[in-house]
Amino acid sequence: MVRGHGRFLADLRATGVLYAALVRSPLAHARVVGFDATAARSDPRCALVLGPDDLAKRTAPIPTVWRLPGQPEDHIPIAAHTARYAGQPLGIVVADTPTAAEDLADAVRLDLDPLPPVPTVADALAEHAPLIVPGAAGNEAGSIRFGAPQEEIAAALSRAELVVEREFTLPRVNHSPLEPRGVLAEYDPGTGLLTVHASSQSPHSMRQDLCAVLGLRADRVRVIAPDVGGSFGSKVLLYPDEAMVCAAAVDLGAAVRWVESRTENFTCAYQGRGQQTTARLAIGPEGRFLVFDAHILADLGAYATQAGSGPHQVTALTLQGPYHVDAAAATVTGVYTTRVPTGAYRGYGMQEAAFIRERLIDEAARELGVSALDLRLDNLIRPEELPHTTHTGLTYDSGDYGAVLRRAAALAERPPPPDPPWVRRAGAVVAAVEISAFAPSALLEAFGIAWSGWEGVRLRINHDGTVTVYSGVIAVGQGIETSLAQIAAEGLGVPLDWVRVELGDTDTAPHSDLSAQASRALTLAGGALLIAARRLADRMRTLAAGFLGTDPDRVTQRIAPHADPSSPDAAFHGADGARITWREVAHRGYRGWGNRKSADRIVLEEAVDFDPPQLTFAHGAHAAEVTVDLGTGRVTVTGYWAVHDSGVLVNPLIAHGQIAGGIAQGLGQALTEEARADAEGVPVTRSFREYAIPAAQDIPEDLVIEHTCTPSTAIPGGFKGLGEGGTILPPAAVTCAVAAAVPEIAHALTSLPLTPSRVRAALRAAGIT
Ligand code: SMO
Repeated sequence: MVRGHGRFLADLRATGVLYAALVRSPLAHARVVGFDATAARSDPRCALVLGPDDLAKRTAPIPTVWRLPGQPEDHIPIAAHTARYAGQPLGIVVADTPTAAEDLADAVRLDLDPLPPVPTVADALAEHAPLIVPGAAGNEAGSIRFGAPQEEIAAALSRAELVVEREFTLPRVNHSPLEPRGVLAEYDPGTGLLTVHASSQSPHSMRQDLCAVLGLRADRVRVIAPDVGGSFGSKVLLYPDEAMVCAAAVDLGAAVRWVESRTENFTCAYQGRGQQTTARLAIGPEGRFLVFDAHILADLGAYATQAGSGPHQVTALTLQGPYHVDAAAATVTGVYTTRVPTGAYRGYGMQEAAFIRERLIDEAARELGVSALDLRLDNLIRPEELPHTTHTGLTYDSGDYGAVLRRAAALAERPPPPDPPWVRRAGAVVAAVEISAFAPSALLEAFGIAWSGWEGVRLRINHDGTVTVYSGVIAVGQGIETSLAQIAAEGLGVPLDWVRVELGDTDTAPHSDLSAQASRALTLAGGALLIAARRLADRMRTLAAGFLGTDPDRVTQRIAPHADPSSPDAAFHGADGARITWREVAHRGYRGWGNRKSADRIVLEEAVDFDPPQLTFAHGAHAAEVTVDLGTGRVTVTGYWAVHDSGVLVNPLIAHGQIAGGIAQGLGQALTEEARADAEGVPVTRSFREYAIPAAQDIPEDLVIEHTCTPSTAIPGGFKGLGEGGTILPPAAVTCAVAAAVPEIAHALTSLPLTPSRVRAALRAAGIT
């Protein structure tokens, strides 16, 4: 990658490839009365146009995976005769060049009959709101409640000395991957094989959805993820536009490529967050946490995507965080709006939970006149109390929440530099627990999620002694190939460069529904791989012993760090000075020479499926120091300190990069990022001009990341996930720091992002500026 040899979707070579462009609805809500492609079809550059009627003959809707109780069976159509969000794909044009495809897509004349837009959750829940799902009772998709029963909450509330209640708004955000989405679909009419290269973070589930949508057999569809330039949750699911590209390839018996533009990525890729929550914290005698409860309104957008309300359900499940509380509960209500659907985004509901919880704790401390850090420390679950089952049924396995929080606080301790009178400066420290090793399949089933949670790997020692790893998790820029190679190398006791990791191809990879999501790839694929590597190491030793004519326990494997598999420095040694090289063992193992009866199989390969016995929980604490310019309202993060416990780290450099990248993304959500639409529901954040992600100068120079290590007891190797960890706490840390710097506006700090205009409005309202 660093040398420029990465191969992303747009880099893939294909001969005779055609190019697609989508015809999209300019309106947020409209009936499609006409789709006139006469002009486009008569253009010599045009290969194919498919409108809603054509697509209806060729496709079925995308099935939903995770639904709320009561949620209508409203699957996502490929053939849409009603547009429910601006940018919804209504048809596809295929031409011989990308520009021709775009021109011809523009030449399609849409006749749209406008319906009233419903751009916000408030609009959707208003009396007499226009219905988004035809035939539904309203715009609510359904509700689910987690946690303590109502009576328990009421009983705990009756002991309260203070109740802090706030309404929080977490806006929609864009994932902003460096590489937008893209598909290269090739259909061979001779063999009936559809080969799809896709910038996807879950090729197996994409294949399942494609089979359902196109009515194809699984053995005739192959999905391959090449190098993927970031995903962050936005490339988990099959989208209608991707399905259309595949339908067009089947129709044409040709190769069709579509690479999403940045504008499309801003307006048509599913967005993250989008939550409005009323929540409260009740405090009893001596500052004891009595109640956390919340009602979460989830902006699902125009369709409940396959995962739909999933992130918001995770907000409900994780609201309690690392604290003791007498009773905790949360209700999630999914709400349809006429905006692009929302779905997974790095942190998956846990960032929202952390923001709500930590802001409430901060506000309680302020109202009680006590230190927020002490209030947190006093209520944390202590290490000797683990495992601990929360009110929502999560069993925290291991960790030391207090140690991590105290360490972050100590790191952030420093004398404030002199500031001009119009600048206020302060810091705050916050804490969270992160779900990882998602998930035991039984847990998914209990939640009614139509996916499996296990992960499989195949590990092979080739005939020359080199090693190949096949896994269904994929690389989205998180360095998982390197981490897996390390686990295989260490488990086998061989040098790292003997190992090649092959990911992302449904034809060769073991099945994986969830793949690179939910901070799970390393724990589950890595856990499985470690088991496989240990087994294969034993087989090699057994084989070597047979060839050396001795017992396995009398054989020593000695491999020098830079040795080649055939080198005498990479050998098994018997008791009597006899030795056999690693390569020779592998080679003879395959050929059946000599004494192979000691080994049970011919091919030196192990397939291991690992379904974790339980979730494992990483945790962390973040401290932020900010300055607030009282004149402009500008918040600057001047220092940031993160301490994480992610169990055993496989690659500390990658762990650092993952946490640092997550922090950067979280800072964007804290300070600048909001995917906005106008009153008609048409997106107004359409490029990086209107939508600011953090740049290098927005990341504090004092960014310190430390790790503690409590090994997971559930995962071989003791690994815990960390892909999302860095993203979870920055909005809470930054906002609590702003509240500490300007306590006069603390009560108003319930909405993100903390743009200068929002902060300035609060400063004005408080009479400060
Ligand atoms: S938000 Mo993720 O891709 O689990």
